[in-house]
Amino acid sequence: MIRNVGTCRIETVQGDITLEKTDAIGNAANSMLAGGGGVDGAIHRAGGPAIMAECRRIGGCPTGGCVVTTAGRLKAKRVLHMVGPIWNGGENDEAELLAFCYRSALDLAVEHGLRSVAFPSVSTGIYGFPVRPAAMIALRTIAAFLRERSAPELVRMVLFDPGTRKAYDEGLAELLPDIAADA
Ligand code: AR6
Repeated sequence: MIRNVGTCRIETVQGDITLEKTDAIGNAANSMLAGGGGVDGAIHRAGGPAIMAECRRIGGCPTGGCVVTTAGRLKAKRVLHMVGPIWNGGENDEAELLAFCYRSALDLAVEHGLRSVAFPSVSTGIYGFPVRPAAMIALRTIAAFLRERSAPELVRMVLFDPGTRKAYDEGLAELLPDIAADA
């Protein structure tokens, strides 16, 4: 699905984010930047040791934040390591922290001149954030940022499984219902 926000675009696709050719890809990292399973494991495997070497130099990142590194052997130029919250019932600032990590990633993308960014569905795997609310938070935060800053030109949500893709498609249609630019 595609929606325009001013001169920018939000897309939802199903796929493997390690294959993306966008200027940057997002990673669902942990606050130690220590690597792990899920999309984090896939990115480090595909990108090679240069990414972890830079993560070690940086040392860590608070929940809700983001740091940028090389993308090693990946086609993307940079990895935006986003530290999403661990779901703990919903009364522990999970929503705010999830919004912060997308905003931090977009701020860094603009600062580094990255014109296209692919994001995974942060926190909705091992960290257990329910997918539907996570999708709305991600999409609302991204749309607000694009409206305000008119950059990056493209934000592509790369969703790994059909259920997650469906949640983001429904969320995007609900959030931006009036623009008939489906694909
Ligand atoms: N491309 C796109 N999305 C993917 C890929 C991929 N190659 N692989 C998995 N996903 P998760 P979290 C999806 O668990 O919940 C790690 O150990 C996955 O299906 O990767 O934020 C970190 O080190 C799900 O929809 O991230 C942290 O400790 C989404 O990516 C912790 O997990 C996020 O799932 C972070 O947990």
